[in-house]
Amino acid sequence: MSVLASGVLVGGLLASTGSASATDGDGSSGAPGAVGAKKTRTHLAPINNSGVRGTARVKVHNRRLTVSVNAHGLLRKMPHAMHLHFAKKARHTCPTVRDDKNADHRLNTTEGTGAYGNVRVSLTKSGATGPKSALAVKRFPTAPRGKIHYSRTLRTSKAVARGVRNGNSVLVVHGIDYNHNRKYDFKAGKSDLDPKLPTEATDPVACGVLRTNHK
Ligand SMILES: [Cu+2]
Repeated sequence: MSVLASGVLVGGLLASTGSASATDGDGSSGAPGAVGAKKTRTHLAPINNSGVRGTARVKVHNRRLTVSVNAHGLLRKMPHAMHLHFAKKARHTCPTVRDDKNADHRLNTTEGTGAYGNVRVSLTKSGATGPKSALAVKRFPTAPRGKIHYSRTLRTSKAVARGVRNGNSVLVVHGIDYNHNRKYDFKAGKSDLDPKLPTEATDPVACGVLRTNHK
Protein backbone atom coordinates (compact mmCIF):
# COMPACT_ATOMS: atom_id res chain seq x y z
CA MET A 1 0.00 0.00 0.00
CA SER A 2 2.76 2.42 1.00
CA VAL A 3 4.86 1.36 -1.98
CA LEU A 4 1.95 2.07 -4.24
CA ALA A 5 1.36 5.41 -2.56
CA SER A 6 4.99 6.50 -2.93
CA GLY A 7 5.01 5.34 -6.51
CA VAL A 8 2.01 7.51 -7.19
CA LEU A 9 3.68 10.41 -5.40
CA VAL A 10 6.91 10.08 -7.43
CA GLY A 11 4.86 9.76 -10.56
CA GLY A 12 2.95 12.86 -9.62
CA LEU A 13 6.14 14.81 -8.92
CA LEU A 14 7.67 13.76 -12.21
CA ALA A 15 4.52 14.73 -14.00
CA SER A 16 4.34 18.16 -12.39
CA THR A 17 8.05 18.83 -13.03
CA GLY A 18 7.54 17.92 -16.65
CA SER A 19 4.61 20.27 -17.09
CA ALA A 20 6.41 23.10 -15.25
CA SER A 21 9.35 22.97 -17.65
CA ALA A 22 6.93 22.74 -20.55
CA THR A 23 5.12 25.92 -19.52
CA ASP A 24 8.45 27.74 -19.09
CA GLY A 25 8.80 27.62 -22.84
CA ASP A 26 5.35 29.09 -23.11
CA GLY A 27 6.50 32.53 -22.07
CA SER A 28 3.86 32.47 -19.35
CA SER A 29 6.53 33.11 -16.73
CA GLY A 30 8.88 35.13 -18.93
CA ALA A 31 8.82 38.47 -20.71
CA PRO A 32 5.96 39.10 -23.12
CA GLY A 33 6.82 37.88 -26.58
CA ALA A 34 9.58 35.59 -25.31
CA VAL A 35 7.86 32.50 -26.59
CA GLY A 36 9.97 29.47 -27.36
CA ALA A 37 9.32 27.06 -30.16
CA LYS A 38 7.09 24.12 -29.44
CA LYS A 39 6.71 20.98 -31.47
CA THR A 40 3.48 19.14 -32.02
CA ARG A 41 2.80 16.06 -34.05
CA THR A 42 0.20 13.49 -34.86
CA HIS A 43 -0.64 10.33 -36.71
CA LEU A 44 -3.34 10.87 -39.27
CA ALA A 45 -6.05 8.24 -39.00
CA PRO A 46 -8.70 7.41 -41.59
CA ILE A 47 -12.14 9.02 -41.48
CA ASN A 48 -15.10 7.67 -43.44
CA ASN A 49 -13.31 4.31 -43.82
CA SER A 50 -10.96 5.95 -46.29
CA GLY A 51 -7.86 3.94 -45.47
CA VAL A 52 -5.88 7.19 -45.65
CA ARG A 53 -3.04 7.42 -43.14
CA GLY A 54 -0.06 9.58 -42.49
CA THR A 55 1.80 11.82 -40.12
CA ALA A 56 1.88 15.54 -39.52
CA ARG A 57 4.10 17.91 -37.56
CA VAL A 58 3.60 21.52 -36.67
CA LYS A 59 6.26 23.59 -34.96
CA VAL A 60 4.89 26.77 -33.45
CA HIS A 61 7.12 29.76 -32.68
CA ASN A 62 5.25 32.90 -31.71
CA ARG A 63 2.72 33.18 -34.53
CA ARG A 64 4.80 31.23 -37.03
CA LEU A 65 3.82 27.68 -37.88
CA THR A 66 6.11 25.27 -39.69
CA VAL A 67 3.84 22.55 -41.02
CA SER A 68 4.69 19.23 -42.61
CA VAL A 69 2.18 16.61 -43.71
CA ASN A 70 2.80 13.19 -45.21
CA ALA A 71 -0.24 11.18 -46.17
CA HIS A 72 -0.97 8.22 -48.42
CA GLY A 73 -3.95 6.30 -49.75
CA LEU A 74 -5.65 9.41 -51.16
CA LEU A 75 -7.67 9.78 -54.33
CA ARG A 76 -5.06 10.46 -57.01
CA LYS A 77 -4.66 13.63 -58.99
CA MET A 78 -7.49 15.41 -57.23
CA PRO A 79 -7.18 18.38 -54.89
CA HIS A 80 -7.26 17.65 -51.19
CA ALA A 81 -8.13 20.54 -48.92
CA MET A 82 -6.12 20.41 -45.71
CA HIS A 83 -6.67 22.57 -42.67
CA LEU A 84 -5.78 23.16 -39.08
CA HIS A 85 -9.08 23.17 -37.25
CA PHE A 86 -9.50 24.72 -33.84
CA ALA A 87 -12.18 26.23 -31.64
CA LYS A 88 -11.98 26.95 -27.95
CA LYS A 89 -15.20 25.06 -27.36
CA ALA A 90 -14.37 22.10 -29.59
CA ARG A 91 -13.55 18.73 -28.04
CA HIS A 92 -10.07 18.84 -29.63
CA THR A 93 -10.57 15.35 -31.01
CA CYS A 94 -11.25 13.67 -34.31
CA PRO A 95 -14.93 12.95 -35.02
CA THR A 96 -16.43 9.52 -34.51
CA VAL A 97 -19.58 7.79 -35.75
CA ARG A 98 -21.44 9.49 -32.91
CA ASP A 99 -20.94 12.79 -34.75
CA ASP A 100 -22.86 11.47 -37.77
CA LYS A 101 -25.91 13.53 -36.80
CA ASN A 102 -28.08 12.61 -39.80
CA ALA A 103 -27.00 8.94 -39.59
CA ASP A 104 -26.15 8.69 -43.28
CA HIS A 105 -22.95 6.76 -42.46
CA ARG A 106 -20.80 9.61 -43.73
CA LEU A 107 -19.15 12.30 -41.65
CA ASN A 108 -19.18 15.61 -43.44
CA THR A 109 -17.05 18.57 -42.43
CA THR A 110 -19.81 20.29 -40.48
CA GLU A 111 -20.64 17.17 -38.48
CA GLY A 112 -17.02 17.11 -37.34
CA THR A 113 -17.05 20.68 -36.07
CA GLY A 114 -17.99 19.74 -32.50
CA ALA A 115 -14.91 17.53 -32.39
CA TYR A 116 -12.29 19.66 -34.16
CA GLY A 117 -13.73 23.17 -34.47
CA ASN A 118 -13.67 25.51 -37.44
CA VAL A 119 -11.10 25.93 -40.19
CA ARG A 120 -8.44 28.29 -38.86
CA VAL A 121 -5.51 27.65 -41.19
CA SER A 122 -5.75 26.51 -44.81
CA LEU A 123 -2.73 24.45 -45.76
CA THR A 124 -2.45 25.75 -49.29
CA LYS A 125 0.65 25.37 -51.45
CA SER A 126 0.79 29.08 -52.24
CA GLY A 127 -0.98 32.33 -51.45
CA ALA A 128 -3.20 33.01 -48.47
CA THR A 129 -3.54 30.50 -45.64
CA GLY A 130 -6.51 31.89 -43.70
CA PRO A 131 -10.00 30.42 -43.30
CA LYS A 132 -11.16 32.23 -46.44
CA SER A 133 -8.93 29.88 -48.43
CA ALA A 134 -10.63 26.83 -46.92
CA LEU A 135 -11.95 25.74 -50.32
CA ALA A 136 -9.29 27.29 -52.57
CA VAL A 137 -9.34 24.08 -54.57
CA LYS A 138 -6.63 25.09 -57.05
CA ARG A 139 -4.09 25.79 -54.33
CA PHE A 140 -4.24 22.50 -52.44
CA PRO A 141 -2.03 19.43 -53.04
CA THR A 142 -3.36 16.97 -55.61
CA ALA A 143 -1.79 13.67 -54.44
CA PRO A 144 -0.20 12.57 -57.76
CA ARG A 145 0.32 8.96 -56.63
CA GLY A 146 -2.22 9.11 -53.87
CA LYS A 147 0.43 10.67 -51.68
CA ILE A 148 0.89 14.13 -50.25
CA HIS A 149 4.23 15.48 -49.10
CA TYR A 150 3.56 18.97 -47.90
CA SER A 151 5.63 21.52 -46.06
CA ARG A 152 5.12 25.20 -45.54
CA THR A 153 5.91 27.91 -43.03
CA LEU A 154 3.15 30.42 -42.44
CA ARG A 155 1.84 32.93 -39.95
CA THR A 156 -1.40 32.65 -38.07
CA SER A 157 -3.29 34.55 -35.38
CA LYS A 158 -2.22 34.64 -31.74
CA ALA A 159 -5.31 32.68 -30.70
CA VAL A 160 -4.67 29.90 -33.21
CA ALA A 161 -0.96 29.76 -32.36
CA ARG A 162 -1.95 29.35 -28.72
CA GLY A 163 -4.41 26.61 -29.64
CA VAL A 164 -1.70 24.72 -31.53
CA ARG A 165 0.82 25.29 -28.72
CA ASN A 166 -1.62 23.86 -26.19
CA GLY A 167 -2.14 20.71 -28.25
CA ASN A 168 -5.71 21.59 -29.13
CA SER A 169 -5.58 21.91 -32.89
CA VAL A 170 -6.60 19.17 -35.27
CA LEU A 171 -5.20 18.54 -38.73
CA VAL A 172 -7.86 17.43 -41.19
CA VAL A 173 -7.39 16.27 -44.76
CA HIS A 174 -10.45 16.33 -47.02
CA GLY A 175 -11.56 14.71 -50.26
CA ILE A 176 -12.82 11.14 -50.54
CA ASP A 177 -13.92 8.94 -53.42
CA TYR A 178 -16.81 7.01 -51.85
CA ASN A 179 -17.83 5.18 -55.02
CA HIS A 180 -14.28 4.51 -56.25
CA ASN A 181 -14.70 6.04 -59.68
CA ARG A 182 -11.46 8.04 -59.34
CA LYS A 183 -13.06 11.45 -59.25
CA TYR A 184 -15.26 13.66 -57.13
CA ASP A 185 -18.87 13.37 -58.24
CA PHE A 186 -22.32 14.22 -56.89
CA LYS A 187 -23.53 10.62 -56.33
CA ALA A 188 -23.16 11.12 -52.59
CA GLY A 189 -24.68 14.60 -52.76
CA LYS A 190 -23.63 18.22 -52.48
CA SER A 191 -21.05 19.57 -50.09
CA ASP A 192 -22.26 20.93 -46.79
CA LEU A 193 -19.73 23.73 -47.24
CA ASP A 194 -20.48 24.74 -50.82
CA PRO A 195 -23.42 23.31 -52.84
CA LYS A 196 -21.46 23.83 -56.04
CA LEU A 197 -18.98 21.19 -54.88
CA PRO A 198 -19.67 17.48 -54.37
CA THR A 199 -19.60 16.30 -50.79
CA GLU A 200 -16.83 13.93 -51.91
CA ALA A 201 -14.57 16.93 -52.47
CA THR A 202 -14.96 18.28 -48.95
CA ASP A 203 -15.74 15.39 -46.59
CA PRO A 204 -12.91 14.60 -44.18
CA VAL A 205 -10.69 11.70 -45.21
CA ALA A 206 -8.02 11.72 -42.46
CA CYS A 207 -7.58 13.42 -39.11
CA GLY A 208 -5.12 13.79 -36.26
CA VAL A 209 -4.94 15.85 -33.06
CA LEU A 210 -1.63 17.73 -32.91
CA ARG A 211 -0.28 16.78 -29.50
CA THR A 212 2.65 18.34 -27.66
CA ASN A 213 3.75 15.48 -25.43
CA HIS A 214 4.96 12.29 -26.99
CA LYS A 215 5.87 8.91 -25.61
CU1 LIG B 1 -10.64 21.01 -42.78
